[in-house]
Amino acid sequence: MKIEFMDGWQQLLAGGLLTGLLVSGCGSPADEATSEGGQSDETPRIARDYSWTNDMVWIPSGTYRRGSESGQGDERPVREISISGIWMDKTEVTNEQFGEFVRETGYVTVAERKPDPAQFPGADPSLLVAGAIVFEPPGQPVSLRNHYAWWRYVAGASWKHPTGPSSDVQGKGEYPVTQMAWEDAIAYARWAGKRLPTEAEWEYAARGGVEGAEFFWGDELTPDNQWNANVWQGDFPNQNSVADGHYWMAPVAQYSPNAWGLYDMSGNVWEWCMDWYMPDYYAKSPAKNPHGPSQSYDPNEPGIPKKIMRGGSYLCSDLYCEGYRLWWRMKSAPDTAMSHTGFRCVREGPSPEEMQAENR
Ligand SMILES: [Ca+2]
Ligand SMILES: [Ca+2]
Ligand SMILES: [Cu+2]
Repeated sequence: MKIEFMDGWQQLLAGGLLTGLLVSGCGSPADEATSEGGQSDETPRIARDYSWTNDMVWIPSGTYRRGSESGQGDERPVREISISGIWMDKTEVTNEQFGEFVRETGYVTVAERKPDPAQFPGADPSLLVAGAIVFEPPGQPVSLRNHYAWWRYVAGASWKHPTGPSSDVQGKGEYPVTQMAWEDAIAYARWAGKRLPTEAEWEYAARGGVEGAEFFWGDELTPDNQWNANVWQGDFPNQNSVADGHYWMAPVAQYSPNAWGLYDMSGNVWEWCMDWYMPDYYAKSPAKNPHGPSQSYDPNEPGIPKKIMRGGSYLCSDLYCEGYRLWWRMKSAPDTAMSHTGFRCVREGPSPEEMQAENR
């Protein structure tokens, strides 16, 4: 499909400008101050509405060592990176939250749109149907090198019908929304007055201050035989022992959060980030608030620009992809919706201390 090849940061800024317009009138304006009282001879007291922080936690500014010496090539070199404080959603965006956005705006996700024949010259138009990519255990032994063996394009699959038309999200409001293309995540974030995290913000937040460990709970995947994340146990992709309690997605926040109060930064669903993917970015990026390269190149699939996603999913297994490790990088085509892809948002704003000081 055709990709609008705008720099991620430019998009972010454009989004920031749009936010003011889109958010006004929806009841939770971002920066509107409401004046209290009205005594003319006193400076009016200004009380800002910070209710938007309710489902978020403050990620304090600081530095961390990005990447891993034991990681894949694109996860090196390890470098010290500094990040400014920011608010982050405690959980992945849920079906309930995304549903509210859709009800209010009528937004139609990428997976629900019929592909434009103009973008697929030569394709049989009858094959161009709206849908998304669904995980399906192949049922026989397959090579783990061929990931097409367990993914299938399903007509009618979308966030409302995660595995196809016969599935739905009734009673699943607390589950993470899936089948998200990158622009769906951007659209939601703008509506919510938020944005997607940069990859560096995401990894910094996921670590929760933990240095030099594989997971935010330590170096062992299952200390005391306890699963701390919803991932895959058993012989991927056909056999799942469900030792962590969930075959597919789990409702958000079923496992302990990290030190900063963030849930499911390992596993459950992959989370889109703002940045484009480049394999050599870690060697070249600025050390302060890096926001990704200006274009994308994936040597495995040249010609398909990719956006970053992080954290792994319920399909991650040590046999195949250990995306639940803190430093693990993943990338995906921004127009591709899959049954393990969701997101969470961040928002810039005053720190809790600054908020308190304002109210004094
Ligand atoms: Ca699981
Ligand atoms: Ca996750
Ligand atoms: Cu994985």
